[in-house]
Amino acid sequence: AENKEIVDAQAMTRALTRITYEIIEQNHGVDDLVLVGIKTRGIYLAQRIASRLKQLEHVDVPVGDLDITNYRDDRGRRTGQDPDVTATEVGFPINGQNVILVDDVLYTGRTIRAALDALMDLGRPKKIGLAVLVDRGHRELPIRADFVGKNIPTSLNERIQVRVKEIDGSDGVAIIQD
Ligand code: 3GP
Ligand code: 5GP
Ligand code: MG
Repeated sequence: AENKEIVDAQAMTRALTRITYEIIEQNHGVDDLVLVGIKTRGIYLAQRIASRLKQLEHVDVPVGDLDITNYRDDRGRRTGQDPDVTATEVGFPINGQNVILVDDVLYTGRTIRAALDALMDLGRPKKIGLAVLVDRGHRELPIRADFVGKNIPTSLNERIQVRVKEIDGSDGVAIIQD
């Protein structure tokens, strides 16, 4: 498997900083803003955006988690199953809030569809936005991200590796060619 680094640690930091500014601008500040990270790496990315919001606006924006089970363990092959939300850790009300969902990679859009379902069960947000570090294309649903770190058009036999230092020891994004 060939591995090509597309985004290094510094570029990832800059992309997250840019997304943070875009969120503040779109929301006209940080009032009624909450972040919800999607399982594993999306949660770390949400926490990073929250810490930049704190630096820039001096406000602690709540960060929750959504855990959506994998619906396929091999890429590119349909199992015919859509993702399920297995556990949620959103410890604050989302009614009337501007909720920003945060995920590492946007692909078919099915994970986000499931996440929207889960959020609707928790309350009635005023608005829901989506921030992703990487949009790799191949959407199968009418879903798009409001905030994108990097668009990386991929072929179906490529895989995007997203690394966060909290779990992977380093930050970065690579394309892996199987
Ligand atoms: P994540 O939990 O941080 O998002 O699914 C386990 C990991 O495998 C995910 O980490 C994700 O980064 C990675 N992964 C790579 N390709 C895929 C894919 O096509 N689908 C899913 N669900 N995960 C993938
Ligand atoms: P979707 O539901 O949009 O098809 O896929 C999005 C989810 O699957 C994200 O949570 C993401 O982690 C994972 N995913 C899909 N494709 C990739 C990929 O190429 N690389 C990584 N790291 N994750 C992926
Ligand atoms: Mg993910």
